[in-house]
Order: sequence, then C-alpha cells, then structure tokens
Amino acid sequence: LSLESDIRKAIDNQEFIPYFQPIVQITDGKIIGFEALARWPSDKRGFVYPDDFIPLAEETNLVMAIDLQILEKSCQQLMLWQQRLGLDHLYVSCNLYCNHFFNLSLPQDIQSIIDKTGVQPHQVRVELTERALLENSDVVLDNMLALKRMGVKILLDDFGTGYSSLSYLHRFPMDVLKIDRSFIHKVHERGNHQAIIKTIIDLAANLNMATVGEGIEHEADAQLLKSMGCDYGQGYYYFKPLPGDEIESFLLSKS
Ligand code: G
Ligand code: G
Ligand code: MN
Ligand code: NA
Repeated sequence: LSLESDIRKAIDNQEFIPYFQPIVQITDGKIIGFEALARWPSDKRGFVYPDDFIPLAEETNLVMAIDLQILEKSCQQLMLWQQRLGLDHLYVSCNLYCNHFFNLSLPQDIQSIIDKTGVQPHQVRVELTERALLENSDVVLDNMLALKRMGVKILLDDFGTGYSSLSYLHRFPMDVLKIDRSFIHKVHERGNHQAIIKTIIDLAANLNMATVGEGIEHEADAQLLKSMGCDYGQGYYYFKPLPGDEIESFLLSKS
C-alpha cells in the first residue's frame, strides 16, 4: 500500500503522537516550555520520523490534520502534567504548515482545541516558517491578529533560512524568532556565524521579539548565546525530544 493511504489511515486511527523537546531559559537552563514534534509509531512501518512523512503529507495537505492531532494531544498532555504535578506555567509550541495561515478557520480550529482540552491560551504557541510570510497576505495577518487576541503566541521557525524580507517581520505580529540551527551549530568556532546570530538577536530585540537558539549541542555555544543576549535555548545539549512519560518522570524528579 502507498504511504499516502497509510498516512490517511493513521490520521483516522489517531496514530500520530507528540514528542516533547524542552525549551529552556538560557540564563539558568530552567524548562519553560516544549516544542511538540510529531512521531508516527506505525505497526506496519515501525517508528516513523517526520522527515519520512511530513513532505508527502504537505504535498497532499494531509499535514493539516496531523498538525491539529499533534496540537490536541500536546494540550491533553499539558493538562495531565498540570493535574498530576501542579505545573501550570509550562507551554507547548506546535509546528503548523504554512497553509493553515492561509485558511480563515485557523483561529477557530485552535480555539476548539483549547476549549476541548481546557488549557489556557497562553500555554499554546504555534510555530510557522517564513514560507507563510512570502506572499505578504492579509489573510495571514488577520489570522495572526486573531491568535494574538486569543492569547496564543506565534514563533517564526528556522529563521534565517527563508527569504522573508525584514519588512514582513515588522508587519506580522510574531512574538519569538527561532534562530535556525544551521547558524547555531558550533558557533563558538565560527566568527561569521557569531556576527549573524548577534545581528538576529539585536534585530529581534528592536522588534520586541524574544529569541530561541535552536539545535544547541555544545556548552560553549550555549555560553556564547547567553553572552549575546539570546533568551531561550533548545537542543541536544539540554534535552532530546522525549515521549511525554519521560518528560513527566524528569519533571517529577525536579519537583
Ligand atoms: O523532530 P524532527 O527533527 O525529526 O522534525 C523534522 C522536521 O519536521 C522539522 O522541520 C519539524 O519542524 C517538522 N515537524 C515535526 N513535527 C511536526 C508537526 O507536528 N507538524 C509539522 N507541520 N511539521 C513538523
Ligand atoms: O524545523 P524545526 O525547528 O521544527 O525542527 C526541529 C528539529 O530539530 C526536530 O526534528 C528536532 O529533532 C531537531 N533537533 C532538536 N535539537 C537538535 C540538536 O541539538 N541538533 C540537531 N541536529 N537537531 C536537533
Ligand atoms: Mn519548529
Ligand atoms: Na526550526
């Protein structure tokens, strides 16, 4: 059977699950939230990573249903941690395919999940890539303004790899820039990348946006980002993406 029909069935059977990668404050390494990353434990295909199903899911638009499945399950998980561990300050940040932002039902789709699961809107964040900004669309702007009114924060993912002009950063009300890991990797050894990162951090600050350094693998890189004023960090140096129960054990051991 084809991958496409397997993905369709997996959506119907609710087979997609979120793994959670902690996002930390770079000053003290404290966990403040998580990025949800889709995984597909398939009886037939084994444990499938996004690189093996997201591209086809995007081509077929099936990714829209996967994204909402991951968002809903992530909110359910947050509520469980809240009930069992009393932690209500954590957020989850979910990746949304750019087409969601071209669809005026996005705010209602997210509001429905918030209502159904009982999370607070400020515990929900969404990540989009520069692809959603390229057309400079009013629909995208209206969706972002609606999410902002709801209290849902917006992160611009993989920043620096796309082609968004700086004027789009100003026009679209996004809260956080995630600096792409291609700039972060071994930045302590790369002066040219240091200049780029410092420029991105200063740009974000001037636009009242916070910054997340992605793909931090080395302590020296974390230190350098801290010294440059980067707010948050994410990467294997801190934590890998983990299943919900492993995150819970970790949170329990700390509280
Ligand atoms: O977790 P991993 O590094 O394998 O993810 C690979 C890519 O898949 C990343 O670019 C990530 O943004 C994307 N991805 C992971 N989970 C989701 C998801 O739930 N929805 C969408 N649209 N993309 C995702
Ligand atoms: O495109 P996006 O930023 O959503 O993708 C996040 C992806 O980066 C996930 O697939 C995650 O598994 C991966 N990732 C997270 N931390 C690291 C890291 O420290 N190094 C590398 N190489 N990949 C990472
Ligand atoms: Mn992301
Ligand atoms: Na990214």
